[in-house]
This record gives sequence, C-alpha cells and structure tokens, in this order.
Amino acid sequence: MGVITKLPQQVCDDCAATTNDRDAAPRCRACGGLLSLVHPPPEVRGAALRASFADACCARPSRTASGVWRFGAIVHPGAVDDAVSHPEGNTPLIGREAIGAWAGVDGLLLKHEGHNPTGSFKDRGMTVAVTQARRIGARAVACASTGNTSASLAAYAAQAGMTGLVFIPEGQVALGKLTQTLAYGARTLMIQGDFDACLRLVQEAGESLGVYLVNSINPFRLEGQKTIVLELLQQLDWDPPEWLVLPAGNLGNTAAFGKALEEAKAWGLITRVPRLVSVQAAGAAPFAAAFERGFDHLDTLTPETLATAIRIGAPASYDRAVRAIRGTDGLVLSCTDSEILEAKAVIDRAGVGCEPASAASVAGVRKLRAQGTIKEGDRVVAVLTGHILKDPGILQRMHVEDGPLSSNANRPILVAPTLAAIEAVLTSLDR
Ligand code: AN7
Repeated sequence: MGVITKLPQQVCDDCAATTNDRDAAPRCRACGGLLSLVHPPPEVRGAALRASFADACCARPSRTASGVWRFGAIVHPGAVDDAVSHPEGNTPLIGREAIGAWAGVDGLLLKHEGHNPTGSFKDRGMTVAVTQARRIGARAVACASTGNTSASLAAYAAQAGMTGLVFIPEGQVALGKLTQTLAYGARTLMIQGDFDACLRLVQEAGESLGVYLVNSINPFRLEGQKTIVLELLQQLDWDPPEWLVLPAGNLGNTAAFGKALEEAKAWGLITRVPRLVSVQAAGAAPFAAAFERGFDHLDTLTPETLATAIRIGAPASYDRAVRAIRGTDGLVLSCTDSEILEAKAVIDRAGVGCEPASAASVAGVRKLRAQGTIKEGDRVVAVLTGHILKDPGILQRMHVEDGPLSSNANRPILVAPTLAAIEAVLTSLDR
C-alpha cells in the first residue's frame, strides 16, 4: 500500500531524546520526560491517505473488523500484522433529539465509546499497548486505574496469554469495572490510597520489577486512543464539527485527541481543526483550574466526585493536554456532580445510557451553549467514554434511593402477583 515505509520513533516530549519503537522504558532514559510516538510523514496525504484507511479496512481479516487497526499505518505500523485485537472500535455516532434539546444544541452527536468490547474507550489504547507488550516480549503488563483501564488491561492480557497486574484505589472503583477485571483474570491489588497513589506505586514497581506499564502515559496507548478522533472524522466524511467535547481525568485522552488532530491537519486528512473541550468534575478539576489561570502551572489536589472514573487529582498527561487545548484553540471547564448526574439521567432516559464520568461531556456542552460560547448552528460531537452498566451503584443512587435526584427516580414498583394489580399499575402510567 506504501503509506508508511519507515517506522516511528519514541521521542521525549521534554528533551527530544529518541529511541526505537521497541524500547520498553516507561519514560525518557535521559531526563524522565514522557515519550511520544513520532511518525515519519506518510508518503501519501489528503484524499489518498483517507482512501488508504478504507483499503486497510478490507485488506486483511485481522484488520477488517477493528476501528483501531484500520488506521494502523498512522498508529503502530510495525505491529499491524501481529495485533492483539478483540476487535474494538467501530463505535456509533448517535443523535437523539431529546439529548440535543436538553443541551441546547440541535444535531448534537454522541460518539459512544461504551460500545467497545469491555465497555469503554480504553480498549482502543489497550489493543495497541498489549500488542506492543507481546511484541517486545514483556513478562507482564501493569497499570494503575480508576477501573476502566484495569478492565481493559485484564481482557487484552487474557487474550494475549500474559499476566496482568492492576493497582486500584480501595473502595473507589465502580462495581462493573471491578467485576470485569477479576473475571478476566488480572491480579488485582486494592491499594489503601487514591488513584494518584496507585499511579506512583505502579511506576515504581514497573521500573524495579521489569513489568511493562500500560498506563495512559504509555505512548502506544495514546496512539490507539487517537482512533476515536480518526474514526469520528471518517464517519463525518472528514468534515469536522466546530466542537469536540470529552470528559477528562488523567488527561491521556485529551492528549491523544490533540495529537490526532495535529497529525490529521498536518497530513491533509482535514483542513480545519475542531475546538477541543475537556470537561472535569468540579471536585477533581485541577486542569480546569489551571486553564482559568492561563495554564501557568498545575496545582494537584485531593479529588472527590461521584464520577469515580475521573476522580484524579494529579493528572499525568498535563503538559500534553495543555498542548492539545492550546493547539486547537480549546477550552477546559468543570461541572458539578449534580450537573453530571442530571446529564446522565437525560442520556439514560433517551435510551442511550452511559456511566457518570461520560455524562460530563454532555453537561459541559449544555453549559457552553447556555453561556453562548457554543453558538447556534455550531456542530458538536460529545464523547461518551463508558457504558451504562459500568457503575450500577450510581444507578441505584439515582433511581432507587431517595436523594437529591429523587425527581428523576424510577423506583421498582412492588406488586401483588395478580393481573388486577398489574392493570392498576398500567392505568396509573397512562399518559
Ligand atoms: C469512562 O481507567 O483513568 O482523561 O484508570 O474511565 O484519559 O484519564 C479512566 C478515565 C473518562 C478520563 N471517562 O480519561 C482509568 C482512567 C471514563 C474513564 C476518563 C476515564 P483520561
């Protein structure tokens, strides 16, 4: 096909030291900076490059079905033929009038990453990272996680026949994610600390124990997560929306989106870049606070939010995410837990559904539209990052218990086992 003939290198974000695409070091050996995969410019650009993705889709059975490996030439060209692929990706772009109406944006589109094999966007990065781990002969893969990364790691490690090791914060991982992780067979360490403590520990363990780290600072993870953007652009016939909105915690996805857009523009896949918006939970919003101060510095904090996926106070990909927001003339904002849960109730009741953190994107759209930042007629894509079943505990809180959201409550109705009792209920529900 001839799109790529030279392999990418890993390049340090801070000191520009380079290493090849098989180096297992989690950070730059020279200065400790984060590593990015830097691709040589593809030999074909624009329409020809766009067309090559369509070709790739049909070229080989292993790639046909994956919304990640279809873009393999600009993701991880050295590993395309040996991918550990479920497959993943190919998630829908969903429009629902009720959700658009609530957010105030006609034609609002939702890129629903909950449709991935383990129910979150993490599978897109994990297929690439675990493929890389196997390619370099790692003995095990490890991560710290608020839950979705661990579920994804567990599934892909199982498929690859590798040992998976996850570090999760005790009491702060939603039930669906914990059950998946255990069922897929990853060894699960419940740390008596928050996510930030888990991330510190797993990095120390990775270095001293020779375990390959697949947290979102892993450059191959970010390459896979780029395909959320590539795929949605492809679904829109490469005509970008004005706004692209996503929930943000550790900022890996914000960084990946920024890289995808920068490359897509440089290689002629698109001629205009959407404005990227990262939405944080108000109790875990160090990135939003830094944005307000013109990104002068990052103040880490002790996070608190019901949206446990983004309960993160010391985001690891901060510098990259700053670049992504600046490079796209983007914005960062935060929404309170009740705004997030209100958005979730609207998304759920439209029959779409998502986990709490995911609803932050739609809550953010509503806020930006209400303040006039998003203009009438602007096209907006919001990313839903995880599936509704990830966090059944929150559903119980929202729909069963009395609580701040009791006006939305949809409690189970206790009935006698008779047709008459059921008929009485039906009559009471007639609209
Ligand atoms: C549903 O699984 O950090 O800003 O360890 O699960 O790239 O961190 C999850 C993050 C948004 C935030 N939505 O993405 C983990 C983890 C959902 C998530 C995010 C996460 P980043």
